[in-house]
Amino acid sequence: MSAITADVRTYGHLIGGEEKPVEQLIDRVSPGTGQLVARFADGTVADAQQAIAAARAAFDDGPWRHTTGAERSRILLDLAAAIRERREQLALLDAEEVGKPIHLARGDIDGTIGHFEYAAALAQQLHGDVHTNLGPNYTGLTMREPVGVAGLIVPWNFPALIYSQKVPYALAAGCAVVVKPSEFTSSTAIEMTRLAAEVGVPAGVINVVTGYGMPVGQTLVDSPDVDFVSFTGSTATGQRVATGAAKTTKRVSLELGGKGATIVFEDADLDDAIDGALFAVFFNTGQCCVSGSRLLVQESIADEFLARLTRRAKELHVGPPTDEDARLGALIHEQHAEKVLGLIESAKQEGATLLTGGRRLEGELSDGVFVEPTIIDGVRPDMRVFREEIFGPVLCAIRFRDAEEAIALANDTTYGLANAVWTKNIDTAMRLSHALRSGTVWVNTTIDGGPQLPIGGVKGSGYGREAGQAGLEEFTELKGCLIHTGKRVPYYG
Ligand code: TXE
Repeated sequence: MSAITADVRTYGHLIGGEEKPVEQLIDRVSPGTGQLVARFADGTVADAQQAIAAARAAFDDGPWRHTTGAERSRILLDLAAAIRERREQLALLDAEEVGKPIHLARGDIDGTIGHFEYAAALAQQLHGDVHTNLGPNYTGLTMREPVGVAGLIVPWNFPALIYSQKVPYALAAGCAVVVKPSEFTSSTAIEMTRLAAEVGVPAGVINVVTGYGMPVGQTLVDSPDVDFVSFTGSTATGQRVATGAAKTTKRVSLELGGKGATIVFEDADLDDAIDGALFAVFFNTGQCCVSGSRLLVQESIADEFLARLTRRAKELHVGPPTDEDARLGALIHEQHAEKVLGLIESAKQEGATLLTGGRRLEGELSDGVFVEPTIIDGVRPDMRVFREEIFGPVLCAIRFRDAEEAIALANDTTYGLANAVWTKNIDTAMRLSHALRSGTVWVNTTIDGGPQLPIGGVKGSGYGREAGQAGLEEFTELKGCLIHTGKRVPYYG
């Protein structure tokens, strides 16, 4: 680890429009370089409570919830433009802190801008319904109102992007928020919140408290002054969040892990499918909730497919964040690398075959936390690598005979986030799109799409949706209002 230098960026919490003086700090050493790159305030229960109070005041007494959709839309568009202006700077912060290649981080910032722009459009058209068939003297209204103060808990794999799957939708709905970024990757949340203040988001509408899940995230979950929690992270922590939130009957949205399948039929365009299967598992070095970490390949093409896939995987360039040619980067921290390597080892011990990878990368990359792109063949559904989320650059291959077996294998998981199907047969494509139990199904593409489509899962992958119209509605409550006009028939005639 490098010595602390004066140019290491240091951030305090942003509460009620002010940056708080920093006391205790958390050091962030980039897993891509081994260098100390940032220092974040180590939040306390009191810090979190102060931020909740600021959000509460901004929501209850401030102007934000009373602004028009057009005003909110303009501010969100201004914020999108401000983020676009700082694209390179923001991308570099995420690249360093996550350890991801800079070109991927740029893509994340582009996606972030897309969410702000789309939420701006939704802010304009947020509306309820009018019921005119309830009888001559009645008019029924359904009114969409902001849910109130939202606690937004963000993980480390896509710090800016996941912030943008939550914050602009909350703002479009008229909410005030407290953001708890990951303790590993907090810079872009603070930088974007500073930009929000510059473009006119009122003080207290977005607050950021950095620090650990326990106590900062937990305080958001427990507080009776937080009306809704949107959480992205592990299934175990998500379950703790849901249990904690139940004590105050708080609604939660949970976007948890996944164990997605890339399902390749013999009639697929094999060049596309090979490319897709690689991208599905190696994008973001496999640290992606919608990864296609299981490869289900039809047995008639399996040998050729795996041979070509393995050749391509061996050519993939792994490198530090600023390496423009790197396709894969580092893992988030040492402990995580140990978990990933341990799971690869478990597969070998359970009888699977390593086709490529499987080791820690040393040499020029020994200062960071790098694991080779790995493909494992001969995987069975009872193996740990088939069942557990690895969250690393590890693809587990298994063969199937026909569509029925492919569906059964794909659904044989406690998760249900996303799956991808590669076939040129429309009947097969439609059959699987219906039969796969997941929040998303891709056909002849993978890890794809924009802010229009909902993000979320079923089963152990959680509930609730982010992005799209549904993502906006998560931040609202639906109120019914019945209006009687004219003289009433007395209740007690
Ligand atoms: O997640 P945590 P971790 C999966 C992936 C990964 C595993 C563990 O499999 O290997 O989870 O990662 C905050 N109350 N995903 O340990 O703990 C925490 O500070 C409230 C999938 O990093 O779930 C961070 O901000 N909040 C995933 C966030 O929760 C708490 C992305 C996520 O951390 C808390 C990341 C608590 N008690 C990991 N404890 C995805 N769905 O994309 C922690 N946190």
